[in-house]
Amino acid sequence: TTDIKWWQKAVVYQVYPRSFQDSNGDGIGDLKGIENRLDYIQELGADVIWLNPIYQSPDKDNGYDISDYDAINPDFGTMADFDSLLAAAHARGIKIVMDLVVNHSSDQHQWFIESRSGKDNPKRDFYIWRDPIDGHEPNNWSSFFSGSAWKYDEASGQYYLHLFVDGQPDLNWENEELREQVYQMMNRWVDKGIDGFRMDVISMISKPDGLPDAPLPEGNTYAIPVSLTANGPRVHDYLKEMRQKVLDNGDLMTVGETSGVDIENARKYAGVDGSELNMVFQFEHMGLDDNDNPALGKWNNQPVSLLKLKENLSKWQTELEGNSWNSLYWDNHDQPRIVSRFGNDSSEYRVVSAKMLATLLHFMQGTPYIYQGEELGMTNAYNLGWDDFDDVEIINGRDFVVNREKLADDATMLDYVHYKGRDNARTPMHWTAGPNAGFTTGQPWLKLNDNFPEINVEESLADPNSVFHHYQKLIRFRHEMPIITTGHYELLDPNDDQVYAYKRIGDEEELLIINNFTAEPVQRNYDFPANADLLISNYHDDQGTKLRPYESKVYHYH
Ligand code: ISL
Ligand code: CA
Repeated sequence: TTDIKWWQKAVVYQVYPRSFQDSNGDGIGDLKGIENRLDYIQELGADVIWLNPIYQSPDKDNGYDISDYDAINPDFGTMADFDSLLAAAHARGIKIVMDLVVNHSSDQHQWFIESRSGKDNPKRDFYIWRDPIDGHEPNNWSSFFSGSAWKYDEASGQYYLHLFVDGQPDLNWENEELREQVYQMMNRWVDKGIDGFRMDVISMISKPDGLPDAPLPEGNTYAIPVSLTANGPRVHDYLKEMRQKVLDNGDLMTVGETSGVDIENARKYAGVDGSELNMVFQFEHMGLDDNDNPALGKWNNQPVSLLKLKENLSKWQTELEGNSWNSLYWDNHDQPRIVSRFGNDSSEYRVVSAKMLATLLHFMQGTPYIYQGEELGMTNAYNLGWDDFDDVEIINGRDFVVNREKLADDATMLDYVHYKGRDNARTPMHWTAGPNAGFTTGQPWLKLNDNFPEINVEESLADPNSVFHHYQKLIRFRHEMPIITTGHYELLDPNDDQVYAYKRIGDEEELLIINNFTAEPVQRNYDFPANADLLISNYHDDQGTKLRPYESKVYHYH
């Protein structure tokens, strides 16, 4: 326990700048808005803020298509606003971690403008260009946002690769000069005093040699190539190089967003030897409620199986212990709201089930991430319809599923989107019950969830039993109780399909965490000392072996 790093005890609060707080009435959240709300984040108790991309961008994918890594998107403010936010956060002891998007850039980045200008341009090789094969795309890869991952360029007669939208050409990490430029850019941010990086799809930067076809689901034209593009042949070499050239230049926190990561690669990306990153976001638990039909992928409206969830989270807890480090998350800007997904967002059970899910996750080993509004128990946004959505994944997904492949009708697809779509998490933050939830005095860039009059910060701060105060306690426990950081994880009753119970075992103490995952009352008997303390619960009293709907409680004993 002596060499626990600061980021192993830290709790991260994720801010989606566009939707957090608008300060100038243009309907778009901004850096000044975040600075004005630092007191709130401090009150919650978070140690670190992760900011989604705030760089210059044509916003084809809400800032994940960057046209200048050294400039701030004017919608969010100026570099002076950023410096001011960083200083104000640091004055409160809060660190700031930046999003780093270097698997791809925008097609409007200077590098790509030059690269596209001709086959002989020195920057041609900064991106992945290939000749057509038999008059069509170089392989069968699909973009993650539907359609071919290749875009044809008339002028040169070649295709370029874009794993995301066509305005997000993939950078060619094989090119040493490109890597050097990326490291220099990162060092400029490190020199500014930022505290770390969340690295977007960093598992995909090394493409497989020869770019082979991916296994094609029956009846499809293109195949999502994640099995080939994730954890490619040189990804660990590149990250070791980045460690030497950038990351060792500061006391930084690094988290890789690694879709397609498995245990074996997680141990390499985030090994305790510190040669690459501190931790990664794994995606397996977020795929448990995907559609059985691979062509539909994430589009589904089926509840998750608790047995699968237990098995998966327990695997990550157990298999990374001592050799790597977990990140713990339910929500982010790419996922729907957890209370609507794994909990129950009816007025009867929203608060208890949101607290249960928080407890279930926050007593695990790893660094927890809380996405803005999760701490209020914000729900999916059922009041948004086809005309309201902004997310390119939803818009392209509808086109693919309903119009092109005819896998579902429009009404079914809308159900899927209301269950899994990214805009569920991207609606503006709820500060008050007043106009536009206190987010903006203007026209919000994305429609608000219409339940803000009941679910908002003002109400949550005033209510001692709110979801907010539950999260606040969980964060305090993590800061005060080393066993939450270091204790050994043990799953109880792996075949119980209603209750998720586990222990954290320390040298002289234990925690017993019991979570009824259902709306049914159940009876369960666990073995623990009679003098145990009830550390936290989501009901007012303890009824022993009787667990009420979504009841969640934690015992602490020596
Ligand atoms: O969002 C997803 C599924 O709904 C993921 O497949 C997601 O696209 C993937 O995890 C990568 O996400 C990251 O890179 C994308 C960007 O759209 C996401 O917002 C970002 O988190 C491209 O930069
Ligand atoms: Ca604004």
